Formats: sequence, C-alpha cells, structure tokens
Amino acid sequence: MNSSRHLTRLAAALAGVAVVSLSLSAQARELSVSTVLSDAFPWGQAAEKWAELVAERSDGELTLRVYPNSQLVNGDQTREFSAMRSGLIDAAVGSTINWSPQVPELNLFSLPFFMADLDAVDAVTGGAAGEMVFDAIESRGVVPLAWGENGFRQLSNSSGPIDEPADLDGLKIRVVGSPLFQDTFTALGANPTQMSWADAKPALTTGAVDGQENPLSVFDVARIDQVGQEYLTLWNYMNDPLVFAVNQQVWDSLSEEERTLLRDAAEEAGAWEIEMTREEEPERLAAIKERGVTVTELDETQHQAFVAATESVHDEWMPRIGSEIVEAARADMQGE
Ligand code: X2X
Repeated sequence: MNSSRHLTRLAAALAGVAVVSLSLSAQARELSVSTVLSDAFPWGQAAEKWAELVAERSDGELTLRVYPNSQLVNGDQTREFSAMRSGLIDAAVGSTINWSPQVPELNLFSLPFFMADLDAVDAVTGGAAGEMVFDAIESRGVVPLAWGENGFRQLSNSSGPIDEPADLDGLKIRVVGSPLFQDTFTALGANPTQMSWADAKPALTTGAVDGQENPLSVFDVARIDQVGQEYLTLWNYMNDPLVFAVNQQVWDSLSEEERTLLRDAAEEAGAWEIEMTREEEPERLAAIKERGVTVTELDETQHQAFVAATESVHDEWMPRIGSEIVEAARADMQGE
C-alpha cells in the first residue's frame, strides 16, 4: 500500500470515529421535569433523587433537569398536566390535586375523609384503584411511572383552634385551584378562595386569607406559622399522593432500555421519598409545636362531625370520579 492510500484510509477511519462520537452525543438527552415545590421539600427531593438515579445509571446519556416552583407554567400549577400532555414539559413529579382538573379520576384522593390512614392510601395506590387511576392518566396522553407522597393535608388558620365545622364559619381559606376543594370548604361553612401556591404565602402574610391546608412538611419547611398561622388542626382529611410521569411522545421516542431505567428509577425515588416523608412527620410536628403553634387533634365524635358535614361532597363527586374507581378503592381498602 502506498503512503497516500494509507493516509486516505486513516482519514476515513478518523471520519468514522467522528461520526460515531457525534451520534453518541446526539443520543445524550435531557428531559425537563416540572415540580411545584423545590428540593427544600420532600417533593422536590423526590424529583432530584429521580434525576440522580437516571444520570448515574445511564452514564449521563439520559439526564433529567428539574424545574421547581411551577416555573415552566408561570406559577400556575393547575396547568402542569396540560403542559406535559402537549409536550411543553417532558416530565413531572406532580400532585393528584393539581392534575385533577384534567384527569377527574384523580379527585378520588381528594374525597374528604375517604382514606382514613396510610394503610388505606397504600392499599389504593398499590391496588386495583391505583391501576385504574394510572390508566386514566395514560388515556390522556401522559405515561405515569410511580407514586410519591406530599402527605396528609392538615388545616391551619390565624384566628383560633378548630375542632368542629362551626369553627370554620365564614373563615377565608386558601385552597388549590381544583373545584372539589371549593365544594368541601363550602360544605364546611368556610369561604374558600382558589389560588396557586405562589400566591398563597403573600395572601396569608397580608391576611387576605385566614387559613390554608397543606401537609406538615410544607407547613414546616415554608414556615407557615411565621405568616400568622398559629392554629393547626390535625384532621387527616385527605392524602395528596405525587405521580412521576412522562409525556407520551417522549416516552415513545425512548428505547426499551431507557424506559425501564426511567421507570425503575422513578419507583425507587418514589419509595425513598414516601418513606422519608412519613418518618419525618413526628419531628416536624414537634418542631411546629416548639415554635408556638397550637395543635388541635380531633376525638372520634369531633372527627365524625366533619365526616357528616362533608358527605354531600362524596355524593356530588362520585359520578365525576367514576363509581367503578370509588368502589375499587373501597375494596382495596377492605383488603378484598
Ligand atoms: O399548592 C399547594 O397547596 C401544594 C404545594 O400542596 C400543591 O401543589 C398541591
């Protein structure tokens, strides 16, 4: 072989290397992940954990970039699902409450006093009803992968202890922009006001609203007591699961291997976050009490008064959620 032919071969080989490395870098892919809360909260930590596991296991070929504080939807958390469905957002770790305007079946979790404790929540998310809820999400163009948890939502306010529905009379309560919450707090005699999380803290600070409801982790991390919310009622009226999910077209564009990696990592991050959220609750409650918040717990009779006052919400919402799913959830909770 003469030297010029040799050089041509070398050039061809080098060009080949260049093409291969180019296509490798073209394969490396970043997906956007939306969350409402940042990694100061378990919710944001769940998304970061997911990102960490995916980057590690794909050797950086697939990465997730987390955008907290609903920034991809300009603070309007009830638009997150639509933005993910349309492909503006690739993925999200989102709350069932925020996605319920587009996926009515998700209102299952917001039915007041329907799931009494963590065992009930786990029975539903891990049971037939949980699968039906995931099918409902998938039928609307988003692929659900795993569950996480924001937690049981507790009621706080600035005016006094609440241990019966009458104490809520006329109180202005900030609720998430989901119609079921409007009905629940109206049934309780309160004056609910829908607003995003971004607007909630300023509204509490100025006294534009008297109260709000959120899990202990949110109350604690966001220091809700420092904006005058000195009374907290532990009423466990609903649990707010989180869902890890990906836009359908993005999902379809991934290899089988990448899908498995993404799903497994979501399941692990979700299980990790659920355990952490639950383990931290007693310390969080102790810290909240230490900061001077008056914490009210309900006895059985008081609890029943709230259940009775919100029965109409079940009647109203059961058909919208779908009675099949509600019945499946009941069976899941009874261990059937
Ligand atoms: O807005 C809220 O209350 C929050 C942060 O809990 C949700 O996004 C459901």
